[in-house]
Amino acid sequence: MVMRRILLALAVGCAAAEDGLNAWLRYAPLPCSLSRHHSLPESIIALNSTTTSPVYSAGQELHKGLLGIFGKNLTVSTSLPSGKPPSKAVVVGTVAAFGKSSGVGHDVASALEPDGFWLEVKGSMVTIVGQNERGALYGAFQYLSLLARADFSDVAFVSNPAAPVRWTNEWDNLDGSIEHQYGGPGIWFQGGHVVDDLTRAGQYARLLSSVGINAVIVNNVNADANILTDANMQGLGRLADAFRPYGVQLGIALNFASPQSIGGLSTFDPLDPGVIQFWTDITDKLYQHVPDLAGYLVKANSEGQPGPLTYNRTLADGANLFARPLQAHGGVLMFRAFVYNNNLNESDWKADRANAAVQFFDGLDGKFEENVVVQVKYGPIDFQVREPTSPLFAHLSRTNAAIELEVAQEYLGQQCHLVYLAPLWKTVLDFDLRVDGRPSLVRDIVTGRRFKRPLGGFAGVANVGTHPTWLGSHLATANLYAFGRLAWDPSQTAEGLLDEWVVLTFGHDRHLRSTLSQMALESWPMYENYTGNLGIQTLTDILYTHYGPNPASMDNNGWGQWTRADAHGIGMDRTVSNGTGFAGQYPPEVAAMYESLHTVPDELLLWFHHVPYTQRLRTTGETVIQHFYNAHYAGAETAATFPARWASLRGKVDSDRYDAVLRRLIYQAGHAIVWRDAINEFYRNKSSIEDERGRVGHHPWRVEAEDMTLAGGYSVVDVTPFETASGFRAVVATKNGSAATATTTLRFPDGTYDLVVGYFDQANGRSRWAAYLNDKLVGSWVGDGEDWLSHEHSTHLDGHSATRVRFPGVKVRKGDVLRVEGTPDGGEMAPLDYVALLPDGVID
Ligand code: GCV
Repeated sequence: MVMRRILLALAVGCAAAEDGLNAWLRYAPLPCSLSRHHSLPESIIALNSTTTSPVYSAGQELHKGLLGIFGKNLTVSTSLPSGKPPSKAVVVGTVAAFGKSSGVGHDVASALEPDGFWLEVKGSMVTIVGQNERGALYGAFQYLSLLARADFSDVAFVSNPAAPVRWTNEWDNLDGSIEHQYGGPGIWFQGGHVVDDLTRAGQYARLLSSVGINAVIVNNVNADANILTDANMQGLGRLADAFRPYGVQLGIALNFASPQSIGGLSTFDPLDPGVIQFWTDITDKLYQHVPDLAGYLVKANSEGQPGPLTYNRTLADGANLFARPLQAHGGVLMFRAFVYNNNLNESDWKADRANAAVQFFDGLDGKFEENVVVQVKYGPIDFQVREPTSPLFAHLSRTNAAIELEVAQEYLGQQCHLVYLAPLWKTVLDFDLRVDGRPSLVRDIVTGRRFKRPLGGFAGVANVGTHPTWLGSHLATANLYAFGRLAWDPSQTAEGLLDEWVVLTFGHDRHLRSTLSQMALESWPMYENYTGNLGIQTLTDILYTHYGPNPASMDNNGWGQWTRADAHGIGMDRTVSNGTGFAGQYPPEVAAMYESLHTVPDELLLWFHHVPYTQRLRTTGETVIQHFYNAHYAGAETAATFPARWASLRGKVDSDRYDAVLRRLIYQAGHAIVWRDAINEFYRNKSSIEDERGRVGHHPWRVEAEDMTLAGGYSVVDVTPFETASGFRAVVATKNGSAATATTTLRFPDGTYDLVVGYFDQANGRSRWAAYLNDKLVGSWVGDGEDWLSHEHSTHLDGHSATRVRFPGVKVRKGDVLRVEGTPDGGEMAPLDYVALLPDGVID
């Protein structure tokens, strides 16, 4: 059956429909032009017969890969034939399993570090040697990746991971929901317990292992103490069993107050003997269920979570409380540096959330146990579209450190916007903090190289769910792929990793490769352009969904993600001379660069300085406000090109994935205009400075719904935030069960236009709309984004629900009558914002 499918696909020259479950591990047949002229192994020998061992999995994976890519159905055996060494075989195993007689030289064995592998391809003879079982599996995946990318070169190399900690964090709650879930509910918890069917957990471990991830924290850092019940410990044991064949270890997040909330103690003071005993017992018990538990992750004294500061103990006291019992079992304690006060007072010019991590960890360097790793978000605030590197990395020379990246696009489009994140992550990984005036790249700090630390690495918040694409969108898996590959080797380029992912996920076609790569590489700068520029942060709604625009939500609250925008200026003064002093948390060379308006990079100007809107940028000479306007127009223009660029790949990608991606890119292009207009209107209103190119607030091809003739119950409402509706108002139906209409006589010149309708798609209903030209139906649509768009939805008219629909090529004559009919559903009252008739080339 599999064979027939492959042959069929080869014959018709196009890929079979795919749902994304295999992500980059598709093992799709190579095009004929690439699959000729090479020799391949004719058998597979995986040197371990235990079905739960990663080496056994490597044998199965090699079988699957060679069958998928070449249609070669090879036998898999588990021992080396005695006598002569095998020829024309791929042999995979650990150094120990290969044994002395196998020809694995001492130099290879001694060059391998834990999880590392040796891969030698000599024509049809392939040798894969892992330092441990997991390493052998990694080597097999690497070999298959080369084959799937049609790389048949003879090679011989050692590959060792940059760091031992290469973990994902999953913010899964025990009820099956996930904090910031964009790929559906979680795959391992439901109703307070671990689910019975762990098939998806095993498949996920396979994906992770293929990019070198070696552990998963399976529950939310905002942890529920009930993870520690007997039933859940048993469930965790089963979950760890599902991961183990892929060399993925399980870890859990803990709630600091568990001794009190579930342990019957009156305290959770980390120095209390009863509390210490509680955690020792819990740890011993957990290891009975999960003998290879990777360790714990703890979020303490942050965003309402309990922690040691409640008892005037230090964060180090808190971390060591867990680290000590873990030591007996070889476990690691990841302790988050995301500690801050969320009740700051903005009227205090010196108050600054960005200062928090360095302040809270002040004096603690060297005070942590050796198996503690401090896990630091890449920037000092919270996964914003642009942040400077967290200065805390420069303060941990005697403490293990890991960088926390967010694969889930919480503030970055929630998987409904294509945003390839590796270039953003690289700005931090490759940043030189110049500690003690010496090269101190962040990637060398977290891998332990710079300060000669034994532990360290990478944590990626992934939040995968039951959606077949894992993350809710086919294109978003590029970020999971890049995270794993960068954790293995952070010196790799964002471009190189992307090309690998494109080929593995979609194929070899040159046009496809260059088109998709180019789009992905443009996506982060584009997203920054149409969201928050110059280091002002993403400008999303930080008090609600973290999705659409709401710049006002940043200020006038205790969360400290302030912009300090007023009528005259914008930006946080984080200088030492006049501001919060944050710039001074960096080593002197870096501090000096950020302190001065003459040297601060433009992209972080407003992070470090409060300036008038008329301040000129060093690089372009634009004023800050004009840069906002220009960048937002440029970003939306780029997004508008994406659907057509993707459409040029029709026939080169299977239709299921093609359609799913196209639908999202069309949505993104529309939402980019929502963003553009909202941010531009907001700051035009704040600053009273007009766009010198006259675009902002000027929409000659739109007709506002509130200016149309309304009937059947449509009535005009003010929208909040005002800037998220064109003209600041919209119309909503007032009667459920019947259609309301908005009608206008068009005054545009005769011609062919794209009809665009701006409307609001709330979570609390599935309204229907239809547009008619002279009573003839142009198109109809449903407000059902909650069924297919992965972002956190809103039940209001705002920047999250604002969206657009487009009907191209509509012939219009002056005097034609356009009518939109809206039929409400549930609490969604068929809200309508505007109609636009766009001539060719106009993006509005
Ligand atoms: C898991 C941000 C997110 C929270 C998240 C927190 C964290 O505040 O919005 O949902 O909590 O970061 O990283 O702990």
